[in-house]
Amino acid sequence: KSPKSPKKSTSKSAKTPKSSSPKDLTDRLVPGAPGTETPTVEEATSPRDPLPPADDQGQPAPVSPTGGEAGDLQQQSAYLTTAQGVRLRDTDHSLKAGPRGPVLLQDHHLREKIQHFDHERIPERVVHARGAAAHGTFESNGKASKLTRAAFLQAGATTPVFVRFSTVAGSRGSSDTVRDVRGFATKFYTTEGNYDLVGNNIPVFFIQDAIKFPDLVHSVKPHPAREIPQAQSAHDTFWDFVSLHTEAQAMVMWHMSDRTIPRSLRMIEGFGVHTFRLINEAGETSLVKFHWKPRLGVHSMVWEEALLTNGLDPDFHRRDLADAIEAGAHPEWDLGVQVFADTEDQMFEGIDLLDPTKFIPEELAPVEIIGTMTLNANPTNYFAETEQVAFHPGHLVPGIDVTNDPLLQGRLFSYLDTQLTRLGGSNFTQIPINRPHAPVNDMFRDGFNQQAVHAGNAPYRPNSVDGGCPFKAGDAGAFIDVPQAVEGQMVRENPASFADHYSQARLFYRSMSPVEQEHIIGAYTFELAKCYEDNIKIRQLQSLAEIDADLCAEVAAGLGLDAPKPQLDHNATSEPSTSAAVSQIGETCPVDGRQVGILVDADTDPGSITALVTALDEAGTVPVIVAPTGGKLGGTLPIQRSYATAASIEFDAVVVVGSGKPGPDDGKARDARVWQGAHTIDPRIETLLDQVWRHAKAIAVATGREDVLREAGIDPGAPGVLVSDPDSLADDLLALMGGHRVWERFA
Ligand code: HDE
Repeated sequence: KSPKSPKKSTSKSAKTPKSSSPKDLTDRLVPGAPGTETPTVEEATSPRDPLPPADDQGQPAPVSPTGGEAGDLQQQSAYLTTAQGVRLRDTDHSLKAGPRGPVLLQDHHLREKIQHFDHERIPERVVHARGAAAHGTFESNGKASKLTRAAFLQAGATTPVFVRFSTVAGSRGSSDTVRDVRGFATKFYTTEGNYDLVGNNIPVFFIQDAIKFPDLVHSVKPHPAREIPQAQSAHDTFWDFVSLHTEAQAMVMWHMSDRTIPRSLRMIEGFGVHTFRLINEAGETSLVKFHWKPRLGVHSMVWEEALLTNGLDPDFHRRDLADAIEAGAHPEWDLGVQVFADTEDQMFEGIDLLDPTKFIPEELAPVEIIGTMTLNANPTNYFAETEQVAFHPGHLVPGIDVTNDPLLQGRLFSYLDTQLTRLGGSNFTQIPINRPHAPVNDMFRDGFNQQAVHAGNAPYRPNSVDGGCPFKAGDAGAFIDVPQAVEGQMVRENPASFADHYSQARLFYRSMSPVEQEHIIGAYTFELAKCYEDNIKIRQLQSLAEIDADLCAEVAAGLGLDAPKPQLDHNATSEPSTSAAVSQIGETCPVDGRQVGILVDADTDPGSITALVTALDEAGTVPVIVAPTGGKLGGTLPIQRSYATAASIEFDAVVVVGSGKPGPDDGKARDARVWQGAHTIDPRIETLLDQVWRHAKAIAVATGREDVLREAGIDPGAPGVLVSDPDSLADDLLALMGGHRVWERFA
């Protein structure tokens, strides 16, 4: 034991006041701590001689589970402290018996710091583990007031929201652009309590009964032995399940479409999937299906682009969402409802409204817009908000209720149950992101992590001790269960109306444009080709034969298998028409937040692209300068990407201004292998242009630079290629981008 060492260093630092250099302060202070003044000199103290309490060291603000500010639990002191609020002078050295001696068990700070770290991870969601979220507001236009008494859907009501988008199958660290359904969960902090609309970006689901959910999820998750593949449906067990449970075929068709590889989370639709019941002031009920319609349109990547993105930027979607919000390009969605009479049979045009594998084409029941949501703020802390948010389809407010859809009924059990484990006990409703903005008086008490300091002695009702509080609301804004007649034999079976598994898959496929059909064929072929078991492929081909003979033949050819003949008599089911509304192609959309790569040389005159950059910027797009190396173009214009870091996946369009040749200093750093073969332009630029071309993105080339395109195998006269002076091409380029992609390139 060497008592001298700590003393020595203490007295030394006491004699040498620390300088107030910025580096020192950043090391030791919490930047921007609210309500604190930054001390200029930090007095050194010995561990036995603590600083007297400072003015800023007040009582922490009381934490209320009812509408408390998220800031309540932020950093409160400019000084580093223990969790007990005791100021610390050192967090870099364990307390040791001499500088080279063993660490002492009495070092509470060490034990507390490591203990907290050891428990930083919580179980990830069993599904929808990977997500990204944002805050925003929802504004009602009042059109739903005739249908529901929900306060947040009355005219002019503005409600704070928190939205979490997710992939379903992958774990928390998986990639954003895998082929998967996207979760679209919205928490409305209404004046009557929290309402959660926990939807997906596809209006139907794989199964008709929640009891199959564990089986479905086990089939799509990685194989148990090797825990591969991650975040993929392209493997035997998934296709085994969906080919054996043919009710999944309609959803699988959406799953194989471009919907599951969105261009951006800002460009996905959202659906409540199930049918819900609305109740108005007069007690009248109607059945509805919820829709979120993105103002930017519904757009997707192409498959190869999604694959490249997985490797080049696994955070692509969350980055895109956060960047757009930060840049002020706030994404917006209109909320709409399809409305159906609440009849006894709960059918609409022969479609069972309780069957979650069916959707109602918008041509049969138009979507009426009832409000608009704007996402305008990124979370402050991923874990506190995005990870700890707890959604639940049973979080309902007066005026909105559930139906007997057996999938929804099972979900009503599952969410609360899973959150108990995931969030460590029953008090997760008190976590700031989950707190209602309406007053809470629930008589729930105690439990792990209880944050509230409840007053009173009678958490039961009725009571005479606490003056009878809390009172029952009666009709005063209370949630009232709509009386429903229920009778029947106790059975384990589906209604006959759930039996048609193919007509809506066919409807969806036949509603697609040719290019979308090509993508679907490609997706089935890819996914099934990744399966090892031929009997699984053959069984799935049989389902495709029931859906569409051409689709089946194309996929079978790709797999090198025979196309089977349909076995069912499809005249028995009414042949559906098509629904143009489910196709993504043909819309012209706003271009907010889209990125344009501008390829220049080291010696390009910045003045030659000023007009282009300004026009793109003013149109709400993001011009990105790409040059052989980093630095500043002409010493003034910042270069955002070098040839080494630029990737086609970042750009919705590319403008070629430079020669595409490497810069004078670039050759040294480059991997020699890229120069194998004869290239007159840098092979990385050749690859970039080739991908931009194949992914059907807009291309523009400065007059005189057409050879750069030719070198990459692109005909400057082809569709979606502009040849122009950079000064005057912005309008045409923006128009091409408004169409999302130049699909006619592959007509
Ligand atoms: Fe979920 N689902 N789900 N789901 N779901 C969960 O709850 C479940 C279903 C959806 O961003 C879990 O807190 C069952 C349909 C979203 O936090 C879990 C069934 C739809 C999210 C659960 C379904 C969804 C979840 C996992 C079949 C669209 C992410 C973690 C009956 C309408 C929410 C959690 C977030 C999450 C159960 C089917 C949407 C296990 C049993 C259909 C967007 O409780």
